[in-house]
Amino acid sequence: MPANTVRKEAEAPDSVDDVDVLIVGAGFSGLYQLHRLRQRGFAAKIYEAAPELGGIWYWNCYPGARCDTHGPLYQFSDEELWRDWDFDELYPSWDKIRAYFRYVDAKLDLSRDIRFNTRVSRAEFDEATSTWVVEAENGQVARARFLVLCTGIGSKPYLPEIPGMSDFKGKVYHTAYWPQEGVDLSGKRVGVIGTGATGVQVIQETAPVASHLTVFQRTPNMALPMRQRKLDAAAKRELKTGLLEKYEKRARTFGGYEYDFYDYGGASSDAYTPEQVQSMYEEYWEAGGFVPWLGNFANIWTDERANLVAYEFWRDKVRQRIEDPSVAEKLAPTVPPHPYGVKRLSLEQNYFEAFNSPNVRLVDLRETPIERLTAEGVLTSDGVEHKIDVLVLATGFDMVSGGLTAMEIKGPSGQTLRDKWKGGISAYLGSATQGFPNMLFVYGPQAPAGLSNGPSSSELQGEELVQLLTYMRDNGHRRIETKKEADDAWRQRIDEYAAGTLFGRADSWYMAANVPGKARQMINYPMGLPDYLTRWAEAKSAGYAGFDIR
Ligand code: NA7
Repeated sequence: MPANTVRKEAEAPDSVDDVDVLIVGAGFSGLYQLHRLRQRGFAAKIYEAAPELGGIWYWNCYPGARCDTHGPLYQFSDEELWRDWDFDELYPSWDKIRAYFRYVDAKLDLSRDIRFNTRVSRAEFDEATSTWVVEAENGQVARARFLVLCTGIGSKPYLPEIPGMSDFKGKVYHTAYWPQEGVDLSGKRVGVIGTGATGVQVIQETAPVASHLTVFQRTPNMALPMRQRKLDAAAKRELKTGLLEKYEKRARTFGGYEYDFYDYGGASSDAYTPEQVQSMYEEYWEAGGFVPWLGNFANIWTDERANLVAYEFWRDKVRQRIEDPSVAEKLAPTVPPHPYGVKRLSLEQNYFEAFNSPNVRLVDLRETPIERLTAEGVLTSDGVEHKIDVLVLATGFDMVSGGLTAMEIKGPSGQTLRDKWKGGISAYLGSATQGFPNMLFVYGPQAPAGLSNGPSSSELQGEELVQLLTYMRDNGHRRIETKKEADDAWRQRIDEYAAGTLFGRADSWYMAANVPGKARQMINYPMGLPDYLTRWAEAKSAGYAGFDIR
């Protein structure tokens, strides 16, 4: 972990925690588990690496960090909570989301069952007692009947190996290790590597304050207009209207949002004339947010021709905002670098205008890759040394599975989860994997996870696990493990579906292709939440088919 990471001193090891369920992670998923399991009479505890609640919202406090989902749906759906809570902007910033978590904590009294500054490093299954023995870096130990991993999709930062890192005399920060006290970037020469969702936010926030900003882009981001707005009292009231129905609708939409492909475009753009499609696209564009993506026609994910129409609409809109045609060609190329929407899009506010500022320079790493860092900056292959005081690595994460494989988790055979998944992941219902009994995970691999709204998945998938654990307890069962054939069939189903889409045409984290050496595969469940929940319902109605329960 880099030296600039802010972590308070670890608490002194305490006695062994003896619990029914040990939950790892205090973000949306972990807190939902804790609250619901306690309601059902389980003794549960969370171990959390950070000194506060909030999961990624503790670590991601870089300039401009905010969520890409409307605030009203970026919350728990419990009316007791949302009735008295408002964000002051449509898309809340990291600090306001943290304030929300503190509010939830006060309402539900969660912290009493959370050990903070407690990063789980190891877990081993004890076959004799059918329990997990879990150890944290600070020496804290738990013994638990069930281990529920809620480490989220972005808890293991990815730091690329760039030659010369130790030669560089300036400061280097990965966005997820941003110092809690902040970094003053005003008047500094700042470099940003990466233009994913994070890079876009950092870039648009830093351009106005840095003396000079150099953006190192490998792949352009097909970012969509956020349409951010401040919320006055009337707007807050308005957003609460019908909110209950919107929460209920989440389970019936692909991504767990309040809208779906079918509310706007429909299954196929072929049902409309080209003129009608363009006029619908204008409407989506005005709506902004993810509407031009997840509210688009469903066939943009499968039909190259329809996808190209969507790309060209995006490209032409964006190019109008960029003054220099050569910069426009790099940010929004004539020919799409990959199909539209098969790599995570970001929401932007003034990202493209930032490149019109004389202090901002775009470096296309496809043309001039980074050779190494020097004492004073970044040397690219054209021999240019880009002088930099602060280098920001917005290079992302070992997405979806990295938080799980970062821990040394050992099943009864002695094999670790990391080793098991080296050649690829198979995880039945995106919630468990054979060889690791009594271990479940939420919002992780082969669940809707990264293709869904986080709080929606945390609750909808999370509730399935709560029911499963309750079923185990109420029927006197002590051990549950998926069957290998169930894992394999689940993976096959995902792979086959993904092969019929355009997802494979981009090197994205959706395809586990953003971290060198990681096995390439569709790492999320790409058929949407309704289909996913149907699979759970089917398994349940057949007595939890696919699991070996004893
Ligand atoms: P992402 O979306 O994985 O983006 C990482 C960016 O960093 C992306 O532009 C990468 O380029 C770039 N990158 C990664 N490694 C390198 C190297 N070695 N050299 C140059 N550029 C590199 O991570 P984010 O943090 O932005 O977002 C993660 C998720 O968090 C996001 O999707 C939301 O769900 C929230 P590439 O595109 O691979 O060419």
